[in-house]
Amino acid sequence: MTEIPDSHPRAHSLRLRERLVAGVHTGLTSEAGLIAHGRGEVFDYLLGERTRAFAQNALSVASAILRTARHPMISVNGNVAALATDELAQIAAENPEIGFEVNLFHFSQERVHRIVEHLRGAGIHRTLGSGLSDHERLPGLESDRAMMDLSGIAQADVVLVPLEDGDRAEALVASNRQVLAIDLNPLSRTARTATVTIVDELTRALPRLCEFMREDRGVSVDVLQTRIKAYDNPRMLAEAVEAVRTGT
Ligand code: PTJ
Repeated sequence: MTEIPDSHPRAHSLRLRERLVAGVHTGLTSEAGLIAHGRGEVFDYLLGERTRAFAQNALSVASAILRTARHPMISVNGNVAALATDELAQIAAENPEIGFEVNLFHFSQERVHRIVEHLRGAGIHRTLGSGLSDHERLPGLESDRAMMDLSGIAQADVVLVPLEDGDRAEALVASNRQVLAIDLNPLSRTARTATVTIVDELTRALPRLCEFMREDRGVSVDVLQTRIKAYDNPRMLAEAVEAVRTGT
């Protein structure tokens, strides 16, 4: 691994690259994951590599939806596992009601199994793997991402999908699930389809989400529902596009 000096102005971004390269070497991340990350980097660069007000707003609503969910799940792919295992472990430790399911686009049972073991090793014991045991298929989706563990995403009413592909986000929404997406590209099909789109970098967004969920623990369901009802995802996306366009 390349040592990145703390003084480098873009040290965090460069360290994320190193995590992903390590993820490819250890077999967590697909090679295509490096390209997907590069797409995200461009948007993050244009957004000034910081969490904007519209993302904070989306994060607070995502927290309210997770807090009021019956069966919330977080979907984990190879990029998420390489970039954000510690951040996920923190969420898992503080929120025992949230389940985790490894779900891959470039599917192999071996990689699903490796990521499940990796997450369990980090303390996320409630981790399932799509396609490893009894599962059903999400209607309207032909890829291997359609697999849902019978006790995991198949039961979920809310799914947090960091770095998703648009087809699956659409199929999850069509199945009456609420979809919370983390995607730096406000123009992507995932971003346009999700119930709530967090236009922010994954490793910045997850700790902030964890903080919101901590703060929301004592908040009444009425107050959380009022926050959810007041939220307008298309308006938030328009603000994000404007920020990308103008840099302000
Ligand atoms: O591990 P697998 O096989 O499931 O594959 C995972 C990837 C990510 C390779 C796969 O889902 C894929 O190809 O994704 P896409 O269609 O390239 O979409 C990735 C989206 O995530 C793009 O819109 C990027 O802008 C965005 N993105 C990339 N890195 C980040 C990000 N958003 C937030 N934080 C990031 N670090």
